[in-house]
Amino acid sequence: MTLVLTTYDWVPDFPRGFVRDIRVRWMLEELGRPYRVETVPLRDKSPDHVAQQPFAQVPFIRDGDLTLFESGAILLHLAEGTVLMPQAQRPHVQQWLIAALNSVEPFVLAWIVNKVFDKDEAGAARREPMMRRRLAQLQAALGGRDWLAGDGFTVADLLMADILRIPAQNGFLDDLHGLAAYVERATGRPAFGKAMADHLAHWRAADEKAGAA
Ligand SMILES: N[C@@H](CCC(=O)N[C@@H](CS)C(=O)NCC(=O)O)C(=O)O
Repeated sequence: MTLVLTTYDWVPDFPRGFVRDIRVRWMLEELGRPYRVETVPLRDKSPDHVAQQPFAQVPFIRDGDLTLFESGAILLHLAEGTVLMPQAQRPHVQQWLIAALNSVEPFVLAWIVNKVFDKDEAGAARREPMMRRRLAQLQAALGGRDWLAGDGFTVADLLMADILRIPAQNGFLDDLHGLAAYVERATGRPAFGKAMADHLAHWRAADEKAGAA
């Protein structure tokens, strides 16, 4: 049965490229798993939406009988038994995936929320050193390796690199060459390119639909 990925029906320009359906799309492209996209309204959150994502957010998926929310849980589910979760590295893949969600993303989010959503420059400036420290620590932990867990690209790299796209695009990796190269290595994968093209095409189609309405 084709997997169903749910994202928003439309979003404004600024989050495009970053709405978290992108990480699920990327994963599905890596695995060569077909999927189709359904949408929920960005505004007017319905009880049905909340029944599937209790915080009225996206993404969530339906995979056969299973409905799953939280991008990290979705990625873990999809990775199970695949090359993106090699059995020998499983504990370390899980460790780095949780580190991405719990030890890196909160610092990136705190900065971006201040900077972009709240337009609070002073707040963003206060958050910046903490984010920079985490990024430097991450680069040190990566050392000279290509990937975080084992020799190959795993689901932990997919998630970490996706999270790092925000600091990368905002110049915070300009003096962290190892981490910048890591993000480029990950996002240079054909699966990411395809996922991003489809993600952006989804918003363009949404614009056209809104224009036609
Ligand atoms: N921890 C959740 C976060 C989901 C999340 O923040 N989704 C955003 C889009 S990327 C959203 O729906 N924002 C709108 C809202 O919170 O109302 C996950 O990783 O799935």
